[in-house]
Amino acid sequence: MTVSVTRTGAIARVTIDNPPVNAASHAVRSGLMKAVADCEADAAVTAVILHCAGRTFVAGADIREFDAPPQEPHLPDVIAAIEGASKPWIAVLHGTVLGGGLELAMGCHARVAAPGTRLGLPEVNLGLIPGAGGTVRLPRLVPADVALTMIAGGKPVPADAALASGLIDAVAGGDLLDAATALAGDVTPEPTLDRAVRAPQDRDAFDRQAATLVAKARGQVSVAEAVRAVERALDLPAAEALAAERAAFLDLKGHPQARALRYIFFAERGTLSDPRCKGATRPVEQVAVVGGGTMGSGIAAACLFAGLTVHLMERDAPAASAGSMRVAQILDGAVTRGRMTQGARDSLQMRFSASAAPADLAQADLVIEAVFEDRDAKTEVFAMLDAQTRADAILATNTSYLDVTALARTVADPSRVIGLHFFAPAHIMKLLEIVVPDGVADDVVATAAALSKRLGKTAVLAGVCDGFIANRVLTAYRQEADALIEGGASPYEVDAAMRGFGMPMGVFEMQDLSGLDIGWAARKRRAAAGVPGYRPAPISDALCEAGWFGRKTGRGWYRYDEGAAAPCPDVAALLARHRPDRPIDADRIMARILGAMQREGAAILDEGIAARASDIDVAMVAGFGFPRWRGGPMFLSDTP
Ligand code: 3H9
Repeated sequence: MTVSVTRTGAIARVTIDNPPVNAASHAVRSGLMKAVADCEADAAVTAVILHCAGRTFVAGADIREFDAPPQEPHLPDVIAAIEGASKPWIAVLHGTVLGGGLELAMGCHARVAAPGTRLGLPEVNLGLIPGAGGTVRLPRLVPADVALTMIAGGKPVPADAALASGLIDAVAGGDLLDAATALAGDVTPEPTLDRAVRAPQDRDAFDRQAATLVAKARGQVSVAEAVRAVERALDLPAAEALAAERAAFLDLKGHPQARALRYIFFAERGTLSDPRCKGATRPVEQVAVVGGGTMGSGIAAACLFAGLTVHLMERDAPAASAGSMRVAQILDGAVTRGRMTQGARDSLQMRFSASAAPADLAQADLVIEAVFEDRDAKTEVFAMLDAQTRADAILATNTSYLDVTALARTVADPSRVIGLHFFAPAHIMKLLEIVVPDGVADDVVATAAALSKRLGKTAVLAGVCDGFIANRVLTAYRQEADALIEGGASPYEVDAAMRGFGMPMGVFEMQDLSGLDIGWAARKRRAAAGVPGYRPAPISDALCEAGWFGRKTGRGWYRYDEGAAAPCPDVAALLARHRPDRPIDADRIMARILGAMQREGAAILDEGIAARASDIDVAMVAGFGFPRWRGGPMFLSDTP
């Protein structure tokens, strides 16, 4: 039974059991409608407790049903039936109470949550707004500014914050059902909708908060719609606001942005569907990172944040201490930004050590090499790892383009070698490419997949080639951007077109940030190695020859006189020496850039480097800020 009703004395218990996340599917909605009728009809019942079996309370509407016509009973009707019941309904919450799940809970007459519960209305992340009364009930329970942040920001809040704001009535440890039963006598079936809204104290401040949220969404329509829905809830009678919310929700459901966001939601959950990711894993508790530079220290911090014990190895004592400092700075940053307490930070530090002694690698379950990107340097590190590590320890390389299969063959047992390609800064960036060389053991792949989840990364499997997935696509569209400016476009037009499309920054701004010398070195390497598809970039080379490496030298494609980026007249003069100006419109620029991404993506698929087009999209969204609400370059090539 998806929804069952049992009775103990005068208390009815309605249990939803719809694994994995108790989504409010058609079966759940029908079962709840019947449960309301049964409880209303049973004269012996004086109160009803609503809870879920399994790992969570309802985590939302069933997203898989969104592409089919809605089937009755609709969630708003189920919630209205519960809210209008003559007996109090108490929601008992645990896990992730999201979207339609929170709307259901808000239709109940009281809410009790387990510690650790998270509650939210994340519909904007799916290109939607709440469609079952969330925008109307939430500002009746919590202050309007809190409601706005939750609805238009889409981030869940922890149980203690929910209690403080009025969203829930109690946080209870121990047996939650007992706690709810104890509360039952005090709860009256007063509808949430009958409460007055908790209007903002300062409407101007509220409006500014709304404008900030919309600006941050960079073109994602659901955020602006969410703001409008909260405003309606504040300004209109509840019934009118509810009807308008429902109409907006149904409209958005078919919007291309919502389709793209649904696609990427499931694409992200499908990247590790390779059978090798699902098998037995090797235990990983102790990780060693070799190389304490920007990348190595970020990887070490990411592992510490995930609860692992980390040893950092460097070539000598001063380098080990510099690496330790970098890790410590990242941990301090987490405290400064309020991500963790000083006490939690200190306990992470206790699980960290650093040295220059290869013998200290003997305990490691996994070693991640993050030394300078050079074949000989990495081969030397692998020879040392072969001698110093346990025979069952996994050896991972963080190379961004070297041949991982060739590197694996330099050790006695190549089956324990894999690529773990992090993106800088490694403790922040979501993407992790798991590079799978020939001959790797299945349990090594499964362990890498499990580790990616533990690190909170979005992982994709990649085959071995120069640049794997994300950097290969990046190189292709950078080359197209170079071709655009060589054809007469200005770098500022190209960047503006990309930002207008929804990218966080344009390709030339990005080069200024990471340093033009990096691309220059990569071009030289690719030219020397004869990498197929290599394309010279004479204008970028000219900037580098002039010593204009981007932000770090105060000028690159832009000038950074007082930190702010401004178009640079010297670059315009340099461009004029190479070709006449020939302005090009933003649509054409984006068609060219997307076309380059899609052609490279098609090649990556043909060569079997990615298993499916959606993995390429996930890599671009998680790795390079491709706007989620556009789905990804490959999704766009299939969408009219
Ligand atoms: C909504 O509620 C609209 C309403 O306002 C109005 C309605 C009228 N539906 O992520 P996981 C699947 S919009 C269907 O790996 P975790 C997921 O695909 C919705 N399926 O686990 C996966 O399947 P598989 C608002 C769903 O522990 C499995 O469950 N709610 C749904 O890392 C496990 O998922 C949201 O946006 C769903 N709603 O994270 C919440 N949710 O095993 C979306 C999950 O076959 N969900 N699945 O690959 C989440 O954020 C996370 O899944 C959650 C669990 C935090 C719940």
